[in-house]
Amino acid sequence: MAKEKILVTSALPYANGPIHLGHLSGAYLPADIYVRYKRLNDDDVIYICGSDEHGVPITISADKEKVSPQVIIDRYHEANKKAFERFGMSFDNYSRTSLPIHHETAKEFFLEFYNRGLLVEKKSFQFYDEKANMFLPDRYVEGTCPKCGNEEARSDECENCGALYDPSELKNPKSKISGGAPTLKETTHFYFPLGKYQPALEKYVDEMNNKYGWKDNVLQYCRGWFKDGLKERAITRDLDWGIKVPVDSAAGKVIYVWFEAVLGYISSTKELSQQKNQPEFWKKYWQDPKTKYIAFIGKDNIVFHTIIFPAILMAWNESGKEQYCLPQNVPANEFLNFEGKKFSKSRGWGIDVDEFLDLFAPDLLRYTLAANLPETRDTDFYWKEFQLRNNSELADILGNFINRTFTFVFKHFDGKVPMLGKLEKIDEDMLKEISEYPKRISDLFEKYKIRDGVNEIMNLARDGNKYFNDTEPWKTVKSDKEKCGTTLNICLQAIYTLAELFSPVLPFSTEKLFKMLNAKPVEWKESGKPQLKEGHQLKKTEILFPKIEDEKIEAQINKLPKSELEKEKTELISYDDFMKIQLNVAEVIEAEKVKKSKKLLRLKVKLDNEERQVIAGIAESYEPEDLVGKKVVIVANLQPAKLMSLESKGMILAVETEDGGLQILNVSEKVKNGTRVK
Ligand code: B3M
Ligand code: ZN
Repeated sequence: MAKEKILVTSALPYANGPIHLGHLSGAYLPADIYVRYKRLNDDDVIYICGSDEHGVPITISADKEKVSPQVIIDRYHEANKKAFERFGMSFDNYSRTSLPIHHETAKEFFLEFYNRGLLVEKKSFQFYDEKANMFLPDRYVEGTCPKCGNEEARSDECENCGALYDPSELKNPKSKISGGAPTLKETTHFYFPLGKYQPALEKYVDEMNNKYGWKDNVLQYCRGWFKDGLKERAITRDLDWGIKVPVDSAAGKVIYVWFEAVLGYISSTKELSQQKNQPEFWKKYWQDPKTKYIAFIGKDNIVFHTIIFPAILMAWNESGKEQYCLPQNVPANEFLNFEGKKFSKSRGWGIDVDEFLDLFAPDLLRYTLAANLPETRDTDFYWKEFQLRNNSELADILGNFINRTFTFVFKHFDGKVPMLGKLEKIDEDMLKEISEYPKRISDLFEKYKIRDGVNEIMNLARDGNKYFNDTEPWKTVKSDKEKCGTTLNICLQAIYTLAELFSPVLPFSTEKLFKMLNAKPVEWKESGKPQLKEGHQLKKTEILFPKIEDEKIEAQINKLPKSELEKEKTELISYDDFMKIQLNVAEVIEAEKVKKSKKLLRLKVKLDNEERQVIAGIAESYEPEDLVGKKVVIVANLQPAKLMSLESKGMILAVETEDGGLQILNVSEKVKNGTRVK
């Protein structure tokens, strides 16, 4: 009997480019492992995804290639769907937001709010490119962030400090289409009153966190938003690609992509219902208060899944019609980088899933990514690490344990499971150890600690090898065959458990392993008990994890774009260059928070006979009073800069800590102010 009803979604990737390893690590592989684990747990789970086919990211890609957006989405929807399949993603449905069923769903929500008078129609000034004769969507405008001074801020959002502002507040705006300065032109949009839902949203986030333990990064992010206060958000755009606003007065406008994309989870489930010929099927998940809804995403999508989507569903639920369930947890991951740098299509840095799978089997990639998921901090994919994980873990630990056990059983016991004879302490301990793994792993998976879970499963293979070595079956086969049989029986039970526990991570290899065992998976929690009966016939062995040769890895490393590697070389600096940077010890003599800024502190520091003001972005890690009297290191000859209209002369050296906080470099009090650091 199924125990839980679980709805799992992964962020809908934009159909404007191929899926790369970074995507997989963020929102897809962890969700797939979780879903496969839940299925083995005999839970009633559906896993929903699809392509996000609207919005400016799509039109930008189309503009670049000088083709229509339709060409772009058709190409990448198909390509990404196939790449996901090759990688072993087990979506129950992979839909697309250009389908009529999605357009209808989005319009239904929009009209519900519009007809109820919830939406506010407001005039505002938006950037307009006179040359190109069009309103410029957010991503077509760049400028200087009014909050932190970042010169590459988007028109209404700064990726550097996370600020959201009105486009009219952006400084030095530039059109990405013509390069010129856009004008501000009046236009009318519909706004969703997000602020109205703030109390309910805060309550929701607190309640979910108390009950289900949200990740720290997600919680902090939400609290930051609440602290700043939620404001109404425009949910229409002047664009002709997207879902037309279903209101006569709004000709030429489309629904804002983020308002409708999140509803894509619902419409994708509706499409699944059609495929099943059960029109009401989707309601069993979306409209049952008992549903456990888990939304897997990357960290750049947090606000949309913890604030905006829940607010949309709350607003719908106020109608008194069918009640939708909200996400119970949103385990957002950090980012995966590639060989020490961000993935970048334009700089040729990274590798697509398809390219990768032309070279290596999917399970090798799944294992390496899973063992290194960016769950608590950004992590990296390195070719060398990929090879090492394959050769020294999959091949030398797991593969070796399976192989030596099978070889022995075929050689000395005709490929049949030997009898479990008299147990000694070492055997009893091993059986107990095996039996404890399934619960140990599910405890981790239930907390979305997929990486820890995967690494822990490999420990069972380590235990298995140790047990094999300690019981020395190559000796007992001659001296005490029953004892030898007992060892191998227990090794086979361990392999069975490994097959089950690894099956969410390595679905292709464990399918083969189950064939070799001539057995099927059982319910997860049963998998630690001895499952293979005496005399059970095994099937012929195959090598599941061959080693990867150095040359194959070298070839990939050699393919990394030279231009990027050159950059690294030229980034080496001479001693003279280094000496140009003047680092001095300075004492903090005053510190206070900068008004209206979450991150900034205004400090006054003393060098040997000079005092100066430094604005430092460390307010989230330090209280002002903790800093006074401390000796720090500053870059003293940095060009002065203005932050929030305050002059900053110099920069304080700090390091980022594992939890994403900052720690300033301290110098002992004995060092005199002004001392040069060399
Ligand atoms: N397409 C953003 C992204 O691909 C967006 C996610 C939508 S989830 C509803 O990062
Ligand atoms: Zn900023």
